[in-house]
Amino acid sequence: MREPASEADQRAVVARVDFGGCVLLRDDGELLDATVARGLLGRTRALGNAVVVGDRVAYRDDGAAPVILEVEPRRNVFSRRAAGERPQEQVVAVNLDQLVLVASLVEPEFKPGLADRVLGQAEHAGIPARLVLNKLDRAERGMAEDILRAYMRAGHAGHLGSARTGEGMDELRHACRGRRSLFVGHSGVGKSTVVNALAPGLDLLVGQVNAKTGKGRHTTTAAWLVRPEPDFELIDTPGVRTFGMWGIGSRDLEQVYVEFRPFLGRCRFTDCRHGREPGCAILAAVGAGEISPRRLGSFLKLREELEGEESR
Ligand SMILES: Nc1nc2c(ncn2[C@@H]2O[C@H](COP(=O)(O)OP(=O)(O)OP(=O)(O)O)[C@@H](O)[C@H]2O)c(=O)[nH]1
Ligand SMILES: [Mg+2]
Ligand SMILES: [Zn+2]
Repeated sequence: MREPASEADQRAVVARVDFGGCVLLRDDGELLDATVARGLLGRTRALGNAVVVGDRVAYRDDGAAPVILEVEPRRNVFSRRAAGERPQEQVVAVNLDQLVLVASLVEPEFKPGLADRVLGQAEHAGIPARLVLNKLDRAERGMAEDILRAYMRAGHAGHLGSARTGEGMDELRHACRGRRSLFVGHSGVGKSTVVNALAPGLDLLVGQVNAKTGKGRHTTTAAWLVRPEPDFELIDTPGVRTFGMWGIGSRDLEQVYVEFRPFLGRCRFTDCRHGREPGCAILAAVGAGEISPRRLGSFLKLREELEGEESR
């Protein structure tokens, strides 16, 4: 007979999910391996999205093997479209105070495609996001500042720095203390190195960037929540190659481009697609320098992709 949920008198946060089980982080800082009650898993019996990093859970620990019996309601959810043809949600982490998008200026060089998608998804989930441009020790400051400016105009806080030299890390630590932050970005941009710099002594695995391709090697293989001090939590994640948005339709997309908002509803045609239409308020804002042409370009491209998926 299954124990009633009231037997689950202990609470902890999910720090990592592995095949068939997870690692819990207790309020006193202790880590423990736990399994998940079958009733929580659903039909596939795979862990899937039932228990994810950041979940607060109730578990029973009778001394032998802790078992998670209940997952507390989530206050927010950061998801992506799982790899593969069939549309499927992959919950990356939950109950977040902010998302930190890490990008690097060199090795690998900055690519805006991922940034716009991840920031859009965070906006959709109601999670504030900041951008960190890393590896400043190898790049030209002027170019970095130009990139950052476009995102600050879109309402995102931005940081320039180098996890290697430590530049900018105090400021970033200040922005992360007292919060739970999810670190996302391409492989090899330095997410783990940044997390290590914010919380020295953790020694998360850091990889080498392939000298020929300039790409990372996916050193981090699963999301991992660490807590260097009470109320200061950092979630390192594996690098992503592409990021498919989840739960955002082609018609809602313009809403997650935050800097478009003051101009939406002001186009001459109510069904304006902000392409070439006369009297388009978005195009006028681009002309006036209030929206960056690059962001409009990324919006048009992404909308086309979403429309393609929707018509399939
Ligand atoms: N020059 C320079 N190199 C850096 C900096 N930060 C990280 N690196 C190097 O970049 C490489 C990749 O760093 P990681 O921290 O493993 O990157 P990651 O984003 O965690 O990669 P994945 O786990 O694969 O997603 C390592 O060789 C780091 O030493 C930096 O600020 N400057
Ligand atoms: Mg890593
Ligand atoms: Zn328009």
